[in-house]
Parts: sequence; structure tokens; C-alpha cells
Amino acid sequence: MSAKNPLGNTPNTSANTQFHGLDAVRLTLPDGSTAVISAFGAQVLSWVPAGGGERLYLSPKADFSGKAPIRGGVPVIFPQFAERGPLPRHGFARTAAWALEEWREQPEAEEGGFACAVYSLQADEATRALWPHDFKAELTVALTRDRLDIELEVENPGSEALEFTCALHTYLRVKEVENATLTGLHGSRRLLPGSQETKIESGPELMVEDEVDDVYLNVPRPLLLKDGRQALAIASEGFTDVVVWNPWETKCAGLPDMPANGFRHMLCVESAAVGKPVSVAPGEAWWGRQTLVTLDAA
Ligand code: TA6
Repeated sequence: MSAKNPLGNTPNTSANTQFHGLDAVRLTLPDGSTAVISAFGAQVLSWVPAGGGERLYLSPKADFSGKAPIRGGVPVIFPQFAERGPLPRHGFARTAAWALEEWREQPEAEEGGFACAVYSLQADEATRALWPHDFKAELTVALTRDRLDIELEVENPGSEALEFTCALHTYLRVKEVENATLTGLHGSRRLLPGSQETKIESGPELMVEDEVDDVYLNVPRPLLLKDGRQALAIASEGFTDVVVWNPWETKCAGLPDMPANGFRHMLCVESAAVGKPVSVAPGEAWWGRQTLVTLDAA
């Protein structure tokens, strides 16, 4: 699909492209930072900040057929998180063909430039068959030197309140998950598996040494993921909750689109609205944003 690009398409700048056979946009800044977003799922599949390496985990066994969810990057989970409702697991947005509305770049902007892409998805026969509601969703991905912003906006064009759960299911790449630490969740309430009860997280930092699949409610502050010399700040706006997931060895072995040791190189830290579904009044809109910023040691 071609979309508006007011600045034209010149070498070493952003471009419509193909990624593993899928229509995609590659955002590129003069400082070398890049991000790739596929129209299938409006899924960010790669993010390389200036002077650094890949920061998202994309499984080498991911399915790019355009018929199944892609394992890695940042799947957009909407309008249902996991199995919290009657829809297919994690809803339909991650397997939908989103429309590329626009992409643009301002390479001359201050601090190394700016590029962004905007995708949209609206109710059609297929979504109404699963979820009988009108909606218009927009996913905006903005790249600057050391920062990636991903924003999901959902409008309610209908005449009744629109309720949903959602997440940006971000697969962060780590060198070795057992050496990574995640700070910022202390004092937040963690939902106990299979119940509505919660427990206050008391540890100052989270280390992953086994399977983890936890929902933290109303997380009030940005998180920090440290992984050797790499560090990443993870901030959310609009999304109240955070989900942390690593399948560990046994569950990973049961995932046909993951290599056996894949769990060692990923940690999902998801900005989510899960504990309390989002409710959007007729004619109104909701948005949530996840911001990733590299703070790597020089
Ligand atoms: O967000 C965590 C989670 O809901 C886990 O329970 C885990 O199964 C993961 O998502 C991946 O789900 P998927 O359907 O992509 O295999």
C-alpha cells in the first residue's frame, strides 16, 4: 500500500519496504537509528537506536505468513488481553491488516531528527463478527535518536460505551535474561494468577530466573531494565498496568515459533490496560503510549 510521504523517498531515509515478505515501513534517521513497522498487526518489528544494536526481540522462528501472530517486536493487543473474554486470545488487532495512513520524517529537526508512521484499523465485517462494536484505532510510532514512542488511540464512533482491554506486548531483547534486572515495580499490586487478589510487590528489583507471567496494577512510575552495559527506561502514559512475561524453558519449548533458548534473550515488559477495562464514551477517544529510551553506558 502506498501512503502519503510529503518529503519524498530519498536514499538513507525512511521508506516503504518489505520485511520478511510483509509490507512495512522502515523509519531511518541520519544518525543511524531505525525502526521497522509491518502493516500486518501494525507491529514494530525492529528498533535500533543511534549507535546501538537491536533492542527488540524477534524470534528467528517467527511466522511471517500474515496468517498468524508474529512472535516478537511489539504486537498490538486489542480489544482483549489474553483470554479475558470470548475473543481469540489477545484479540484480533495483532493479526489484522492495518492501513498505513501516513509516514513522515524531519531529519533536520533538533537533536538528530524525527520520523513517524501512522496506521489505522477500523471496524469491518470481520471484526464485527467477533466483536459487535464500531471503533477506529490508530497506532503511531515515532522515532528519535535514542527513543521510540508507540501510541495506541481508540475512538468510539458508536452510540454506546466501548469497553476493551489492551496492551503493547513489547518483546525486549536482552543478552541473557538471568543477568537482567527490572526496577520500578516495588509497591505495585501484582495480580495473583487465576484470581482477582493482589499482593504488593516488595522487592526493589525483579530478576527473572524462572517462568514469569505477572500483571502489575496501577504502576505509577517508569521502569528501568538493566542488562549488562545496556539500560532502557520504559515509561507509559494512559496504560495503567504493566505485564511482565517470560515463558522460560518448558513453555518456550512448547512454542513452535520460538527456538529452544529464545527465552534467554527476551523479556516482555508490556504497557497494558488489563485490571480495569478501558471504557470510552460515544464520540470520545482513549489513548495510551509506551516510551522506550536507551540509557546505555558509554
Ligand atoms: O502477556 C503475557 C501473555 O498473555 C502470556 O500469558 C503468554 O502466553 C504471552 O502473552 C504470549 O501469548 P501468545 O498468544 O502470543 O503466545
